[in-house]
Amino acid sequence: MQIKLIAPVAALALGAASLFAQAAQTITGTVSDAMCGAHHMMKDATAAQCTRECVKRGSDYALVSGGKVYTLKGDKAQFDKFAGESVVVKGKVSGVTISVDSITASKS
Ligand SMILES: [Cu+2]
Repeated sequence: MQIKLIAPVAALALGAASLFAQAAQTITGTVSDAMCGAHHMMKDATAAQCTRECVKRGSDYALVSGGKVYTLKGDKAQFDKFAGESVVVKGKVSGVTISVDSITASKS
C-alpha cells in the first residue's frame, strides 16, 4: 500500500514549505521584470529602461537571483527606483513570489 506511505510524507513536505513561506528571507539579486526575467528583450534599451517599459505594458517587477526569477509584490514605486540594479530584498518568499518588506541597493 504505497498511498498510505506517501500521504504523511506529502503532508510533512507541505508543512515544511509553508514554514519557509512565512519566514522573512533576505535575497540578493537584480530588479527586472517578470516578462524578460534574466534576459531583456529590447536590444536598444538598458536593463532599467526595458524593465520599466515591460512593467508599463503590464508585466510585474521581478527579482533575478541565482538563475531564479521571483515576482515582486509590494510598492511598485519603490521597485521602480531600483530597476536594472543590484538590490537586497527582504520579504516573505512563497513559491516564486516575494512579498517585499524592504528593498535596498546592494553594496557589492
Ligand atoms: Cu523587459
